[in-house]
Amino acid sequence: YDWKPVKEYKDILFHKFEGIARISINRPQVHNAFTPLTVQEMIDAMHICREDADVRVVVLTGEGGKAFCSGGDQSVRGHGGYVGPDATPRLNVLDLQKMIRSIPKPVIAAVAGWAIGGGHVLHVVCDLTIAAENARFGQTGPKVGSFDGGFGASYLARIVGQKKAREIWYLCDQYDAQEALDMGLVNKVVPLEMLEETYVAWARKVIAKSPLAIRMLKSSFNAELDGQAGIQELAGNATLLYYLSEEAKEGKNAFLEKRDPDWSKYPQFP
Ligand code: 1HA
Repeated sequence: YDWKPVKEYKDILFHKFEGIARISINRPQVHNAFTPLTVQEMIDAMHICREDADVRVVVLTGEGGKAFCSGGDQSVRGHGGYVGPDATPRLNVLDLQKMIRSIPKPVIAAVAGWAIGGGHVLHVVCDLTIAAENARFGQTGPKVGSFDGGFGASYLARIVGQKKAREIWYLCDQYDAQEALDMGLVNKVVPLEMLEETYVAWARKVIAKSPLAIRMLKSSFNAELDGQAGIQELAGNATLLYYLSEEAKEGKNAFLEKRDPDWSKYPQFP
């Protein structure tokens, strides 16, 4: 595949191919643990993915084949969060999680090796997960003095059920790819050497579908779970569609032409 670099970063790689953008954490020496800078770069790349109309699907992955992501880098964990070069403690991965859910394009996690702790939550919030056979999943928070009670708890429970989600967090066990598939935590398991061709094939299948239908579906799946923020996303898409209609354009035109709008021309459905 002819992946083209989009932008240079320190901690991540960012490539594009056909309509696919791929964001890959590039800290394999620490199993792709993230620092505030790693997350800031991923947020920047996600912004670019959102704005770039050519990008239809985003793939999130990790370099090296041994880890997707091992969560927050414990060596930079300070008093109140993870500390970057500006000495400020941050939990900015929570902003990244929200972006993954709200970008109006499917995000596919491609997991080889460890998806652990905050790295596990990152795959959880993606739309789809494709796992290599060497993938290992789990939470570690209660072992290392942390927890993610947001999407990491409630959305995980929506995926695998309350009993299993509580087991995952209370026991901090690790689960292999087959166990993850059995509990509905991942969509598909493939040999490691087939991971790339599988996520490209899945992305191509999505890209072959109606973009607006996919966009509406993502916000529809979110709406039920995300309260007012979820309804805002779905309603934003309703406004987008309404702005495409002649009826909505009549309102704007009447205002600009300083006349009363004439709604009588537009169909009223039962
Ligand atoms: O919970 C949150 C948050 C909650 C709310 C809001 C924001 C949050 C943000 C983040 C997080 C968290 O992510 S908390 C959970 C943090 N992560 C972990 O506890 C996982 C730590 N790592 C491990 O348990 C293990 O490394 C492993 C099970 C993934 C793999 O074990 P293995 O194969 O034995 O490898 P290991 O030798 O441990 O790791 C290789 C190297 O990578 C080691 O460095 P070295 O001794 O070679 O110098 C290891 O220290 C390093 N490494 C691995 N994971 C991390 C790490 N270094 C820093 N941070 C890591 N997370």
